[in-house]
Amino acid sequence: MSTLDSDEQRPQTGTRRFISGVVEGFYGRPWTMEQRTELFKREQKWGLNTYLYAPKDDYKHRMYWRDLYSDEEAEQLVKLISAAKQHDVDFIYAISPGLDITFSNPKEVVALKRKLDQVREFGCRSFSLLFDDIETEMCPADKQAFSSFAHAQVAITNDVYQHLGKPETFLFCPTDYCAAFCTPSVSQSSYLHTVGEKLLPGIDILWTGPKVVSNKISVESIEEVSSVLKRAPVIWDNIHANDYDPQRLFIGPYKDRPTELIPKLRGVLTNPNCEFYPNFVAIHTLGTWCKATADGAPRDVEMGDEEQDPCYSPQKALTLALTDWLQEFLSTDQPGGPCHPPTHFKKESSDEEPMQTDMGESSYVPGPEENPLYTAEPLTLDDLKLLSDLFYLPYEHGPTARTMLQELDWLKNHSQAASAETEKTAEWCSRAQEFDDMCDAVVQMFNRLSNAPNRNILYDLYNYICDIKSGVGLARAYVKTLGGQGRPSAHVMNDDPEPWDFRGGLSGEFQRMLPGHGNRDLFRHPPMTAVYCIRPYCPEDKMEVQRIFRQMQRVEGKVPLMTQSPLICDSLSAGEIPPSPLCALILEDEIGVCGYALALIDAKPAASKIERVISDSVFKEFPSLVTIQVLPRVTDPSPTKRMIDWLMTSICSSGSRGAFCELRQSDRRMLNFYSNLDTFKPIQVAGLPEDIITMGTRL
Ligand code: GDL
Repeated sequence: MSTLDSDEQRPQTGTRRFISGVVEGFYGRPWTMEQRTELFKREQKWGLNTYLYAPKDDYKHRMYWRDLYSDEEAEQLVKLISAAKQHDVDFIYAISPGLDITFSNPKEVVALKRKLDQVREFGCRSFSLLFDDIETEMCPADKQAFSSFAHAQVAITNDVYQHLGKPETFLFCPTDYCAAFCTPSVSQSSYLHTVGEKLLPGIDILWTGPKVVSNKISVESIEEVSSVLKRAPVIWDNIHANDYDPQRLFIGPYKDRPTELIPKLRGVLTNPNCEFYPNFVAIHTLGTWCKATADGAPRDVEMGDEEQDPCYSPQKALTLALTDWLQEFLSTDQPGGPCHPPTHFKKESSDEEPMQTDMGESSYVPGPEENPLYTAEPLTLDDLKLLSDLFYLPYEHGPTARTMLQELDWLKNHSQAASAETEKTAEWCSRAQEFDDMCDAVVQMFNRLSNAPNRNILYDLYNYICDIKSGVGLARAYVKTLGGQGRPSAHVMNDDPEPWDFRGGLSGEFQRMLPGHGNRDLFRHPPMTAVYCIRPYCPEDKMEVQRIFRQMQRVEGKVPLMTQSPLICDSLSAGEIPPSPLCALILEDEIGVCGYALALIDAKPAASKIERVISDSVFKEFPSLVTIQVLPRVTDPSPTKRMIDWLMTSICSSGSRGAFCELRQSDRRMLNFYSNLDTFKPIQVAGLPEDIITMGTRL
């Protein structure tokens, strides 16, 4: 595979080159300077041009962002920046001041500029300000100075950008950096609109896609966010990030981002696995993806899959990457200190050099009656394919892993019938044997990997492959037990187990105690753990409703009631206006009243009571008002959904054409709730206070 090494060959956005490469932006142990230098070499080789320095747990990048670098650190950074230059990689220095900066304090702005000026002196010319993963509530001083959090961030970013002389590359990471974080939606997010309108045009914006870890990124989603941001975003891609789960590693190909995106983006930076060496595939396949051109013709390799992306095939990109990676596994000349293969390792291409070269005179040759030396099979491309299949992508196992799960499931479900007879069916036996062979392939792959000469890669992979080997071992023993081979107590159901028989530590125990453990749907539809009762509201409930209303105001806004803009529904919840007949419900659990849902068939009088001006056309479409609140202990969304359904039925039977609700921006919980209902959509109401969102549904 050839590399792209001149600017003209790279995909262009306007006149500027497409930003492509790696962001070291994960939590946990940062990479070493040697690994970063190695990364620059690889990026250059694979046609990638950028490195964004943003290690979350580097002291002076985030937690102690104000502190200047010591002489020793400065020396290292100077070296690193110049290494990036040598390899034609743009080194972008990012800083994350958002944990504790007071935007309105000029001393803070001075501290930020001083720090970036220092890095500028190290030779760095590209910069980035990151505001991801921070508290969204401003301190009182900032609230006085800025009309919103977005205004505060934009003001400081524009100021720093100008101070640094408008660098050619300057990136901004918003706090709402993916669609899932936008309230109520990307197109209606006042935060993103402010950023789009006020951030100077030379500043580029990072975006992770629909979610923090996006399964797919569609062209439409990028068109939507670009129109709000008023520029094409740079994707900060978390597809290979593994800092959120210590048992997962991602060695699958860059995938589910159509290459049609390339002309619509300013760039793509991947934030990969915390472990440096297993990122070979993540970065190599991104390099292949970036080479695909939008005009339909692959740049230099036949990549197209007829039915899918005509310019990029993840499977082929993976094979290219694994083929190159295999060479690295077999290589002994690695950064981090040379390591030599044991003399007895049978190297595949061993004819050129005698195996004894490095070991000098001390090498041991067993005599005729002595133990022969241990020999190991060399690692193969199939081993790496299997490894990648077992540690594929966050939302997808590789083909072999999928087959193994399906087969285990089948063997389990058909074992009852099989064990009723003395002999298993021929099909069961042959499928059990195939399953056993697949398990054996994992063990063999583990053995060959642990003998590979490149110890740097092995050590990064070691815990993961041990873990999968044990998991597969348990499954294998279980199938043997089902088939009547081996004693059940031998491996699976031992009374006095070894620690590896109850895996996952305390966290694993917590998980196993939760209902529906192991079921993915647990996260989408939490199981009912409490019994709820929904009943009509009666006048005696008034005090309880007021109590929940006040409690939720405190939880949701974290600001005193008096300082919040009033909502039309407040007077309904506070008991100042009675709900319409048949339009009030109470939710109870075993502790007592834990929620309510109230509605007004005609919301106009309540609106005029708080002097809210809503146009007749809005009222015509949505004459009714609903409000709903549940205490945080109600984690299951279904009773709340049921209350809304009942209210809507009552409202509809009164002849109303539609209903709306008003929500505060800070009430993320209810915003999420309404956004997840398919029925309620954001509606535009002119002249509404900035912190209020209206959503409506037609009946
Ligand atoms: C995030 C963090 C990132 C982290 C990733 C995966 C961004 C912009 N920020 O939200 O530092 O590595 O999730 O856990 O993605």
